[in-house]
Amino acid sequence: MGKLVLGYWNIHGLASPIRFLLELAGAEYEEELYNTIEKKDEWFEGKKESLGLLYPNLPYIVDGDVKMTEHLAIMRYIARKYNLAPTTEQEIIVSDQTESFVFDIRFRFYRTAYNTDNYEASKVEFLELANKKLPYLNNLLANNEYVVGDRLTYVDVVVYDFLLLMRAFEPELISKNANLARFIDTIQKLPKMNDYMNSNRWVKRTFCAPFATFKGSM
Ligand SMILES: N[C@@H](CCC(=O)N[C@@H](CS)C(=O)NCC(=O)O)C(=O)O
Repeated sequence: MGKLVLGYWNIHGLASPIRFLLELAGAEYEEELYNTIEKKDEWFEGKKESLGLLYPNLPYIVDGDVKMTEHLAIMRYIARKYNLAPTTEQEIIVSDQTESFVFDIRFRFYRTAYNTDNYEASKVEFLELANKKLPYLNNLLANNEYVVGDRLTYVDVVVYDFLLLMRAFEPELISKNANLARFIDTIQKLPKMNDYMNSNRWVKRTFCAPFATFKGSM
């Protein structure tokens, strides 16, 4: 079987946690990158409907006969394949809730980041929400090294990538929550993550597209 292919825009966006997970899994992969401006049509008018995807979208992966979209479903697929999925009922209960909890905040964040009419007011509202929600994650990580306990799973990557986004948006969201800062450090220091960040596969991109009000960078 050839290398897994990951298709996405040339930003971090929703492919970022997938890239991190592939690296931590030690998977071989290559990327098909679409430029959010110049190559927009290559995706929308060209590839989108031609790949045979059930729900055509970006990001997508093609892994042998498997073709799929939906970034969290992709992460769960990779996690099952590389033994990075939660397994016990208790692990799954914590993992599923955390994934969903983070997803809600992340999508609310994008509404602000891409808001062009009323960005400042939207930012204030988002910060209020994030300041209320992040302490719950901070509490979970007070006793657990990783989200499900003492074992790395894909949901750690979901959380890690989300925390990098929050830190880029407002550093205090992390500095006020010591366990979140420590968690970022723990994941960053994993040998495979460290190797990735020091390799030529690691490309600094913006978190959001060039037409977003908040683009953000690592
Ligand atoms: N529910 C999808 C959302 C995917 C999505 O919103 N993709 C955006 C970029 S983040 C996009 O530009 N999709 C291209 C398209 O609509 O064809 C997921 O979680 O992967």
